Amino acid sequence: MAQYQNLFTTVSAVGPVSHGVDLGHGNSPRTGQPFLNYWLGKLGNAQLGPIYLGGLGVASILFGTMALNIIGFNMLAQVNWDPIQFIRQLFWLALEPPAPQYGLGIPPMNQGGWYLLASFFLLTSVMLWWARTWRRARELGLGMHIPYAFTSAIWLFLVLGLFRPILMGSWSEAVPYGIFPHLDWTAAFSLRYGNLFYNPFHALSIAFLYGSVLLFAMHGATILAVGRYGGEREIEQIVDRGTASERAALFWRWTADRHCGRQLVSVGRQARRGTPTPHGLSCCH
Ligand code: 07D
Repeated sequence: MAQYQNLFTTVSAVGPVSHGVDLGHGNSPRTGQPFLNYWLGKLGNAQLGPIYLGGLGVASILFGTMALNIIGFNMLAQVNWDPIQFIRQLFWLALEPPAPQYGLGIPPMNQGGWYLLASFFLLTSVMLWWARTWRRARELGLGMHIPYAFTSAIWLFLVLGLFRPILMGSWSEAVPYGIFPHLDWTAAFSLRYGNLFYNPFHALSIAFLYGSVLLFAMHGATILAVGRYGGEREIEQIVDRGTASERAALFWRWTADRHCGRQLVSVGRQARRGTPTPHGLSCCH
């Protein structure tokens, strides 16, 4: 049970660190000595590490670092390599895409070439990280939710930075790298197409974005709240106790005070006082 501590449980167990499930053939070893952090334990799992890097992770970080360096050094060059000005003007600095006259051609390095190179590295880095999420999920026997969710973010990234510029016939349509500059790009885009607030697809995007945040928060809160009853282990409970059709029954088993006429686990005040659970989590089927 030591692994199932969260904000809503009344104890924070401290025990030996876990090194994770066994990894199959072809996996790299995990790196770093795992350790426990009290404050992390207040929110969820107190353990940090070990980390799995592997070939895809290392390659992704390398390409990402190269992209970040190209962007950073181009910005530094714009302030005459002055680190103070770099920090003072950071929010305004940009690595801009090539000018419209270059179309989809390759411009000189200082007129958009660096931008294209950084974009290529960034794209490679993001796709490698996506491959890593896919492979990690497969190797650990997880659901494919993370790679699929990441795909939707990557779709927007590809539309704005690759597909749309190609369809428009110009790299100049791509989004600049920089804090205010990319916001300026969205404002200019909005004005060019007559106020994006009036665009039904943008409106739907906002509704889905806010809507998914609300649903994630509700779902996360439910899972945390029923953690007191081991509710986040529904798959194991379904496998242990019956078929998937029991899922709804499990929900009520976790949330209802009573089951089969007996109290399943100690709840409310009793739980805080540490009253022993009469029948543990198992009950009649
Ligand atoms: C961009 C994709 C994931 C990124 C990936 C890449 C790294 C490395 C490192 C660069 C974010 C990862 C890369 C980790 C980076 C380095 C060094 C996800 C991305 C995989 N809007 N708007 C949306 C709102 C307005 C405009 C979406 C709200 C104005 C344009 C979302 C408001 C104007 C576009 C949204 C508002 C305007 C959008 C973004 C309010 C002008 C888009 C979803 C309350 C200011 C984009 C359909 C997202 C889109 C978009 C929300 C206002 C312009 C729903 C809440 C009216 C041009 N807007 N917006 O997750 O999809 O982005 O539109 O005012 O293109 Mg908007």
